[in-house]
Order: sequence, then C-alpha cells, then structure tokens
Amino acid sequence: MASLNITTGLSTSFHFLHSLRQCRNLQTAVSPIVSSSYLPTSYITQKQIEIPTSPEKQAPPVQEGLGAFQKLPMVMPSIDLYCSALRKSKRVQPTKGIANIAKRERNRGAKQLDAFMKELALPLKGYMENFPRKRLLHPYERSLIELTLGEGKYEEVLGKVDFLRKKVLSVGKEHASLCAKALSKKEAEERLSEGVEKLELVFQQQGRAVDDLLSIAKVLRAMPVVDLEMPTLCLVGAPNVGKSSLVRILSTGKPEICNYPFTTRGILMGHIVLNYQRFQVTDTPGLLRRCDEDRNNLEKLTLAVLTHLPTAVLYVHDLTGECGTSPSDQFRIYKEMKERFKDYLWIDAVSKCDLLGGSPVIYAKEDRSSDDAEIIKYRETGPDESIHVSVKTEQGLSELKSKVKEVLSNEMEKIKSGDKVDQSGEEVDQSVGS
Ligand SMILES: Nc1nc2c(ncn2[C@@H]2O[C@H](COP(=O)(O)OP(=O)(O)OP(=O)(O)O)[C@@H](O)[C@H]2O)c(=O)[nH]1
Ligand SMILES: [Mg+2]
Repeated sequence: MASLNITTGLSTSFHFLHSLRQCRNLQTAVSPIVSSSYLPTSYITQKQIEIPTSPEKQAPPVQEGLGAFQKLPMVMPSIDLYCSALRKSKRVQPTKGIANIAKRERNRGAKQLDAFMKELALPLKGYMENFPRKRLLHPYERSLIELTLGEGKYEEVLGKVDFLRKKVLSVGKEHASLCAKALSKKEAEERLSEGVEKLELVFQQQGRAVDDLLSIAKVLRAMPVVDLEMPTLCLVGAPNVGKSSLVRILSTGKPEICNYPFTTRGILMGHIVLNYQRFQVTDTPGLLRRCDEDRNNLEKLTLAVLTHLPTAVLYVHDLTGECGTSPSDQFRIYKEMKERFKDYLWIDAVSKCDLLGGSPVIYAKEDRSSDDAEIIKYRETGPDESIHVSVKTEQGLSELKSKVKEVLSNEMEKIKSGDKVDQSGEEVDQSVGS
C-alpha cells in the first residue's frame, strides 16, 4: 500500500542545525512561538512528568464515535519546541540567598537544565496523551488511518515521539544531576552547556518524529467529517456509471467535494432534507471486479464506508455499455456486494436510460458461455425492482427520490433502535469505538 510521505521541511539534521543557529541568536527575545494554538504546557504538573507514559498501560481516554481527528492537539514543529524550551530555561534564576558563587552557579545550571528538560518533555507527553490509540478509534477512522498513512505508520510515529520524550528525560536528569555536583563556577557552567548540547543532539537526531506527527495531524484533521447518528445514503457501483450525477440530483444545495488525502479526485458528500430531517448522501469511488487484496485505496474507502458506517445503499448499474465495465462484470461485482451487505437497506437504479435502446448491450469481448438466466435478464433490465433513471431526461427521478425518502426514514428507525453492528462483525460501540 502506498503510504503518504509525511516528512516535512524541518526534518533533516541540516535544517534543524540551521534553524537552531537562528534560534540561538534569538534566545533572549520574547518568544512569539508559543501561542494558545499550541498545546499549553503549563497545565501539566510536576508530578505528571515524573510518571513515564506508557501508551499501552495507561487507562485510555474514551472515544465517542467519530470525530477523533478533529480533536487532535496542535503539534509544534520540533525546532519551535526546542527553541521555546531553551529560551524559557535561560530565564530560570538561581535560588535566592546563595552567597557562595560556585554553589549559586551549580544551582542555576541544574535548575536551567531541569527546566529545559521539562519544557521539552511536557508537550511530548501531551501529544502522547491526546493522540488517541488507534485501537480505541471507531473502526471507520482506523481504516482511514491505514488507507491514508500506510499500515503501522501512526503507531510507529507515536512510538518515536514517546521514545524521544523518554530520552529527553533521561539525558536531562543525568546532566542536571552532574551540574548539581560541580565543584566550581567554571565547572557548573561547563556542565550546563554540555547538558544543553546533549539535549540538542537528542532533538537533532530524533526531533523528526515530532514533525512527522505534525504532518499526520494535519492530514487527519482534513478528513471529511461523517455524522454517525445521521442516516447516510451511499451510492455504490462500478466507475463511471453515473453515481456523482445522481448525488448532485439527490442533494439539497450544492454537495460538498471532500478530498480524502489519498484520492486524486474529490468525493461528493451532500445532504438531503426530507420532512425537516437531514440525511447524508455520499458518493463512493467506483468498484472494479477483483478480489479485495487487489483493490486500490479508493475501492478500499468504498468498502470502509459500507462496512463501518450506518448506510443505506443506492447501487447504480449502467447497462448502456458507456461506462467501461461490462454489464456482466457489473453483475458479478453487484452480486458480491449484495451478498456482503445483505442486511442493508438497498435501492437499485439503472442509470443513463436515455441511452438504452430496446435490446441489451452485448460486449464483444464478453465470455457468455457461462451466462445463466439471471445474468441474461440483468443485461436487459438490471436487478428486479430496479428504478430506471436518467439525469438527462429526468426519467425515473421522482420515483427514485420517493424511494430514497422511504429508505432513509427506515434507516433512521434502524439507527434509533441501536442496530449498529457493522458488517465486519465488530460491535460498533459508540462510546468505546471497539
Ligand atoms: N446520457 C447520460 N449520461 C449520463 C447520465 N448520468 C451520467 N452520465 C454521464 O456519465 C458520465 C459519468 O458520470 P459520473 O456521474 O461522473 O459517474 P460516476 O459513477 O460518478 O463516475 P466515477 O466517479 O468515475 O466512478 C458523465 O459523462 C456523465 O455526464 C445520464 O443519465 N444520461
Ligand atoms: Mg463519481
């Protein structure tokens, strides 16, 4: 699976060093970097930082359905985090009343190193606590993470951020303690600058994880938001059969174009308002006739929507020979989907019927030796009870709209009755997200 390139411009050591030099020159200036948009560090107490965070051991925060991506914390670029921490630590004064110069210097050095370490580690701890564990997410969001970032990438980056946090703590503590034991003013100063250099090295080598996390957060936050409590009509079918054209017809207002990060084309998401009740209508990328392992991310997205979201299906069939997938291939994809999602409320529509003549379209390359009566009938009229529509002549559209209304009202009842077991066999627990 192609994974998204999540490295950012600040991720190389060279860049880090260059920016670091600039940061040193600015050390005494008042920092505009730590603004309220970044995760504040001040709320995390001294006690919290002493307890190492283990993502797997900690009691996980409860996820409520979908929407976890919109709640992700803002992540500070690693260089900003480093410079801000350094600046703050430089302002730390020795404890008042120490007359002995050596003692005062080692007190100042140890306190500054301690502050530097904490200012670096606290935001990292905040990220570890506020980026949800993947296993606690709703299965739909889990699928999106895998499709978008590549399998295992999310956990890998979080693991690296936690490793960086632990490294900062151990190096910081070690050097603060060395500084506290210095015998002279000169030695205390040397220990302080050694400690700062060591922490700088740690960040130079491993700060890239923070920049990767920043990119991940940006990607995830940009994902389209779906409301689990609102019934959705999902348009499914082979590519080019007329799904998007029908979404436009069915939507109230202008449908929104949603770009999942791995799609090259936008996906239409709209709303239908029926009897003052709002419903979602979503387009999905076309499905081809192939097994799941060979499916691309667009097709996997379609399956994720169907598997994990409470949707009714409007399956679109194109029997005109225009769309590029033969009717018999469409029939086989359809049979498979119908079987897989057999409990779903379902509407079949045969599209582009303005182009359909009296006789069925026969593809020259189609092997018809194994055709049975069902497929022969499908080529002529589509599935039983399908509604024949055309967006060009508007044929069948009002019938389709009333069927959609009926099905979505029924879907609403299904949601209200708490019937939320998804087709992957996972119990979709709205409070814990499985
Ligand atoms: N003649 C005719 N053409 C149609 C009709 N509906 C859609 N088309 C055309 O069919 C083509 C594909 O329509 P889309 O709505 O983009 O199909 P799609 O299923 O969303 O395609 P993908 O997103 O690529 O899977 C476009 O050129 C439409 O203009 C129709 O009712 N009649
Ligand atoms: Mg489309």
